[in-house]
Amino acid sequence: MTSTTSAGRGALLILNGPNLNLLGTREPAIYGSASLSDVERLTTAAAEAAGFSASCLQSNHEGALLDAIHAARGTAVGIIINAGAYTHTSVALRDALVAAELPAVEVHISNVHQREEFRHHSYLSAVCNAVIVGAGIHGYELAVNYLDKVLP
Ligand code: CA2
Repeated sequence: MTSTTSAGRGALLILNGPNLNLLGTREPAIYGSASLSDVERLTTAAAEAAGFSASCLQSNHEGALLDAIHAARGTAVGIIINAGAYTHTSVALRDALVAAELPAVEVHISNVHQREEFRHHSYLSAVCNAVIVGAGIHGYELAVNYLDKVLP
């Protein structure tokens, strides 16, 4: 799913990775009951309230996420990314975030550090400006607040 809005401070790319299209359908104890559409609507509203536009993409395909990050260079002013399970596996997404040369915030709905050991390591954290975990879907709004503070 892709949606885009427009506003004056530039665009924030809101990326969600594999299986996050299932939000609100299963595992409410871990991920809550909000849907991906709810997340994108709340995040877009927060971005617009801060004077940004928002471009939202969810994909289950690593290459589509890579293409979106590449396209953000020169067209967006910041990135919010929940890469889902690719967080724990993808050197390619890490390299793309570095190449984008944009402030980036890594978000995880659940507190990955309270979960299985394999979720404790992120290939992305070291190349993101900020990391927000365990705040539920509110984490996306916190990410917008951070970018609101650091971007002109
Ligand atoms: O906590 C997060 O936001 C995660 O990025 C979610 C990923 C998981 O692999 C990461 O370790 C942490 C999984 C997203 C799957 O979302 C579902 C939602 C509802 C039902 C099934 C899966």
